[in-house]
Amino acid sequence: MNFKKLLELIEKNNNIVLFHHIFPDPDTLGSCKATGEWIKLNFPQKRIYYAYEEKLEVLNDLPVVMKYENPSIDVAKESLGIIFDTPVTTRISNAELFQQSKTTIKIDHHVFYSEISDYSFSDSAKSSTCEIVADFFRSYESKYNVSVEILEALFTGIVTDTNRFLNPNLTASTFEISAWILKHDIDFAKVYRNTYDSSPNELKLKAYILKNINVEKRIASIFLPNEIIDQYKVPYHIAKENVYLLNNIKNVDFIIFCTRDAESQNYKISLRSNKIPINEIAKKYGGGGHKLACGVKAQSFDVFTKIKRDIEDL
Ligand SMILES: [Mn+2]
Repeated sequence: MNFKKLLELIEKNNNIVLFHHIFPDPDTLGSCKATGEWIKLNFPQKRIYYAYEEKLEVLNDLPVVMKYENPSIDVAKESLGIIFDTPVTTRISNAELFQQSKTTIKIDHHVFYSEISDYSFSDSAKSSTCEIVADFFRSYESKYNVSVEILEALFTGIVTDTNRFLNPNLTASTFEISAWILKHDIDFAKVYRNTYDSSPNELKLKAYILKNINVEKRIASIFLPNEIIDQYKVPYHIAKENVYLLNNIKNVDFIIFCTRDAESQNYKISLRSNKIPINEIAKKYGGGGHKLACGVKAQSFDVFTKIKRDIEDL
């Protein structure tokens, strides 16, 4: 990818506001934080803001943490806004602020959905947005510095978006970029522990999920009710991330993992496929994402049943 324009826009702007997506994962946060810290390191006179709209106690409990601060609308209007890992405006955390930014950029690896920014540096063949950002830093490594903190944030996003280098979204470039990151002596064991260590209660909830998976007609599925999540005293934002537990079951090609967000009352349905694209099914119910990994937010539980039936017909 040609990053010349991206570098030019960063060099030109003094105020830069960085955005992640709602229900943030380590890929959106890792690419966001890495870019912010890279700019701070190489352009110390620039002002960086990490925009947000979630509760800070939720954000500060995730594997990648940064110093969140929303600029005023007046500052945003004079700023470069960059959104990471997000193909649609409705998924931007603090979308209103993003749209107020003077110039906007999207860096993403989702399938194209709609034009949401003035400039786009996106490639749906990449495993993760962190892989794209790492490629950007590597392109300019003779001119600009990287740090262990920056590279650990990127490695966290690559590791999680590929499910520890297991998902079919991997390419040779993922390994090349990962090798480049690891050459800088990052503490990858720390990254893994920080991302994957569970509390005893979280582990017991995982055991509940494993015990209660339904497997029929090549589909592994589960609806995890909030009463169960509460019973194990696990925060919702952690409980909803357990979709990967349904991976690697013999003769299973599809996964449906459903929880209910207590706040919005929406059902959050995560879909995975080994090979056959399922993003059109997600789209049919107002969702989106990648060809083999996507999701739907639904107001009624019927959607879970309907999606199951649609997948059975594939
Ligand atoms: Mn991603």
